[in-house]
Amino acid sequence: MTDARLADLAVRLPNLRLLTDPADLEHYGRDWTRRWTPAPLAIALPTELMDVQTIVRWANEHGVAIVPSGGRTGLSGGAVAAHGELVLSLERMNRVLGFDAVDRTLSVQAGMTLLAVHEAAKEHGLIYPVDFAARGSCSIGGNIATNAGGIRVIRYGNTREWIAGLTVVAGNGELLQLNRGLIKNSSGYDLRQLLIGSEGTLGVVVEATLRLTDPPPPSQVMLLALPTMDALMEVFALFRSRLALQAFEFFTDVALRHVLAHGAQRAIDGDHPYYVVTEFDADESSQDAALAAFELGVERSWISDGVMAQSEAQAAALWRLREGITESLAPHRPYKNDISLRISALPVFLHEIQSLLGSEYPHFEVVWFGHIGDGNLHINVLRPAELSESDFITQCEHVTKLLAETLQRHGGSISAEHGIGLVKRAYLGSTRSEAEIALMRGVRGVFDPKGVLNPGKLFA
Ligand code: 2HG
Ligand code: ZN
Repeated sequence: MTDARLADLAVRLPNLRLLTDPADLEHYGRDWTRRWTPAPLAIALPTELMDVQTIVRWANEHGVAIVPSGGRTGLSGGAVAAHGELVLSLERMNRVLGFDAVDRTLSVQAGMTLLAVHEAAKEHGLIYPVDFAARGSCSIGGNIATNAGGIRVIRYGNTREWIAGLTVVAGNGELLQLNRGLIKNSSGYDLRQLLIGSEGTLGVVVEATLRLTDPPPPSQVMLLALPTMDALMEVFALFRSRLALQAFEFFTDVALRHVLAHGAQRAIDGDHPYYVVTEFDADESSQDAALAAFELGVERSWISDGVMAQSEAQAAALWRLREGITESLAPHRPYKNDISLRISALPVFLHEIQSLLGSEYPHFEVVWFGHIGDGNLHINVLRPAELSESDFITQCEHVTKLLAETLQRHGGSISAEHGIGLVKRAYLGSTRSEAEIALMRGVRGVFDPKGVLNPGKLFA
């Protein structure tokens, strides 16, 4: 080991797995953004909680920056290591620590994938309800660091709602047990909630106690084709008033074209500009309610066509049309926006933003989709093959500035669920006031006085 700092770490933790091979640096130094060239110092893969604490203390002593790392499926650059940082990967800390049937909690190490958490909950006849397409690769620690949302927020809320306790190594090296699984705890600042969504800038989440719940009743999945953007919000209001929704997701014909080209099966014939995939509780009466809502939507010209899944396989095929979008767009190196608005602000905002994007991006393909029932839109702009990546990003950033101003006017957020990371830090001020940002910086200084954890993320 030629680097003296790494040699010292190896002395402190002789059993620690430390990788410095160029292929490993490349693999662990990037997330799904692919915008930055990975250049970490090394990758540490601890297996013990105490090792994480030793690593953070070592980083403080040597002034080495740490990038906490989960499944690196993030889309905002939060887990990128491009400046000689130590990547602290939790991937070998991926065990279930315990299940408590009375508390209905599952305690896990932070490196477990979301899918493994789902499977562990299922073994006990319960569910951990946060869910999204990256479930097989993302880690629960990363979900906590970004307060991940996904496709069931409309029913269950964000990750934040499901965290009963956290074990964290703060930036100053202190080990913190936050909230310890309590339901009620009125004893001052809730540091657990402060850590959730802090993007690795306050502490490294090492373990979590997750709340579980009963599985939902059997559900139905429906795909709807809609003629206009306005119809989208009308159909949402109609379905929400008549059915117990588990999901209400939308995408455009452009998104559909990509996902079909990527191998998904067409489910509705003809050309329609907008589509909705919705899932709702299905008993005898809700079947009738769904049909009645559908018919009313058709009568009012809000719905042009629709299919109701007749089997689990068909339900999965309908979901693939929505969940396969990100993967189908990846080869086009999209520039991503992940914005959030109050649902009540959406109709006016959607019109404004449609005309803004139409005038600013006439030559780019723009793909709209997302969790419209939560007020969360994903706008992906595709890079034309002839344009260099840096020119493309410069043009997109100009438009994002305008988008951020529009969001600010409507009281929205520049990041709904992906986090700020590196990608959106220039726009944080459109969502958070100066006073708020100053307090956030102050909090960071308390948890991590030397600024060793994920420097450059969240704040410029
Ligand atoms: C989704 O909702 C994910 O599918 C990814 O949040 C969104 O690729 C995106 O922009
Ligand atoms: Zn999403």
